[in-house]
Amino acid sequence: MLHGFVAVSRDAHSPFAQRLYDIIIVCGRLRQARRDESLQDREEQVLRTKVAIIGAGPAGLLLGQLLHQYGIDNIILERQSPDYVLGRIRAGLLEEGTVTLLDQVGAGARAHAEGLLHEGIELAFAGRRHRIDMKSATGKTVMIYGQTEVTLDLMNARKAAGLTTVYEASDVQPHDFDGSHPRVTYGKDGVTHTLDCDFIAGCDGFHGVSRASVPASALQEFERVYPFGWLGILSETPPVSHELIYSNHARGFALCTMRSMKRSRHYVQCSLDDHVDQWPDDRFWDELKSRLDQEAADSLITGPSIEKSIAPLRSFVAEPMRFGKMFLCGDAAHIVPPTGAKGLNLAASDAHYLSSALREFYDEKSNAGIDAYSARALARVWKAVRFSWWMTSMLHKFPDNGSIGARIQLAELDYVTQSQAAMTSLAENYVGLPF
Ligand code: RFL
Ligand code: PHB
Repeated sequence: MLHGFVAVSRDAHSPFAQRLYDIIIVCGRLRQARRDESLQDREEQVLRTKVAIIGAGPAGLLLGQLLHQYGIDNIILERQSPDYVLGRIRAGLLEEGTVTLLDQVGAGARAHAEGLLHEGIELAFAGRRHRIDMKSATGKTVMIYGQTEVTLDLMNARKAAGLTTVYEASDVQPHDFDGSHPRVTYGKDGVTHTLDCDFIAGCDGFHGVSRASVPASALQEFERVYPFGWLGILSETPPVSHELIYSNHARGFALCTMRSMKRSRHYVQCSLDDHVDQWPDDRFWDELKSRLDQEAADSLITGPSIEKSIAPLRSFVAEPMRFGKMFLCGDAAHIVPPTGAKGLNLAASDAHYLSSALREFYDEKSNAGIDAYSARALARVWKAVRFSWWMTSMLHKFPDNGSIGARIQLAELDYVTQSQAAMTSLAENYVGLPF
């Protein structure tokens, strides 16, 4: 009996019965063919890897390369296109530890050739600038090298290693990470795919799907949203000074940083209600000048902006960073205000801890590393959260702190730039705590 059709005997000889019989056979063959096709499709659609990485930002790309170095295969699923990922202007300052990790995966050559090594920073307040010599306080330096360049170098390393990244993957969704068959489903070109894996690494940033997939009861979140944002512009102009200037001013915070000796990056504290359209270049440059000491303001070379954006400032930590077979890594688990230049550097240290934990799991058949991952990563994260909060508190204008708050900030800045102990404490956090 052919389901859904009238049963027709083979012995039926009428032309009508024969036509019907033929139609039934053709329909049956078509259905079978479709069944075969869909089975074949399903076989093509189900991929397998050891570690499914969600997100091709710095955390996901670095983790992918570290795992590859340890012989652990991985596939990255990224929602955006490569150009979109590369177009996001964000971090600029790398700790030595981050550069060492880039070297470890063979992606550090351009950073060494083009990055700018900085031995100190300047804090500007009350009309003067004061230098903190990080090199003499800690023996370490930091490197100015843009996040876009780090991302490009890691993308190229991944391509050279022949590793798979699925860009423009839609509806990425982790499943069953609390069970024994973790997998990630996603859409690509209208087809739904399943990626079976041993582990899932959620490297999909603050707004990603990984943390959002964890039941609220399994998560503890800590958050502070600051009552202001940073308006940043990139311009084809030389930097004001060869080192970064962090300025505390009655009109609000300002930061002069750079991407090269020809390209500057500047930020001013702005209102959360502001929109970039309200900040034509002239207004930005006037505001920046008004927040700098006279010498810096006089030597500031202005020019048209090539990028302009506003970022809100937030401190956020999600605990723990592991849920069964899924791990969070980078901004997916924590956000710090950029005043301490720590976000990307934390993404790198998380990738280091997670990759060593997974190496231990595969090479030594030991769960010790993966069991300790969350606590190890969080110990470093919280110190960076504290440092970034402290730098933010000392340098920004807080609407509710009043004149007493402003005076306490100046006393703190005076102390930090006079006391060797305080300078050393700032410096050792700024250059990055060991991992
Ligand atoms: P990212 O960079 O956000 O990458 C996450 C990736 O995941 C993708 N994604 C998804 N993919 C698939 N499915 C989904 N459902 C997905 N949802 C999201 C996204 O498209 C994206 O490609 O997180 P990651 O890798 O953890 O890297 C973190 C850093 O980007 C961030 O911490 C830094 O930019 C922070 N930061 C700084 N960090 C530093 O260490 N030094 C600095 O000097 C520094 N300066 C800054 C900064 C951040 C800033 N902003 C914009 C807040 C300066 C600024 C202004
Ligand atoms: C940057 O270069 O964009 C940068 C540097 C230091 C910070 C934040 C951003 O603290």
